Amino acid sequence: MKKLILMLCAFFAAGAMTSAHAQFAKAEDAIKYRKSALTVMGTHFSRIGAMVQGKVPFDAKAAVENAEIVANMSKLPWVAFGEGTDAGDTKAKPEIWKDGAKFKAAAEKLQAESGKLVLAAQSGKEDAIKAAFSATGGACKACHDDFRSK
Ligand code: ASC
Repeated sequence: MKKLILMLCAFFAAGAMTSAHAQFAKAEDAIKYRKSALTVMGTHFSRIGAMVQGKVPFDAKAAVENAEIVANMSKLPWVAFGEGTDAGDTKAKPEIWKDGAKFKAAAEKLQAESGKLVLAAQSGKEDAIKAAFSATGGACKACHDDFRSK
């Protein structure tokens, strides 16, 4: 019994340690996954944008809900940029794999800024939300400029 438990532990540990690439059956699946997360993120970020730009009335509760989705989504795409996912239906630039450290820093910057966006939304202060929206948008843009082809 003890041996079986040990074997099962080893099996699952090995599974957890396999490369990010192995989390997706095919490169195509990884590309679809990261694009989906980024699309959902952009959609909810834009809803805050509509408020910030005065296109829809300011709604503190909706700002929090949207910011939380942005912050959650901001954690997801990166694991799907594994080796071998550079070709296909993607605008991802080769720089992602050439300068992995810079790409990682850009991904972390977005996660940090969207975390601050949640806090700003929770404060209910429009000015704070505007500032955090702008900083988060800056992180989106910086990464797109360097790592996404037009
Ligand atoms: C959005 C969205 C993005 C960013 C980016 C900011 O609303 O979908 O990708 O903002 O345009 O520059």
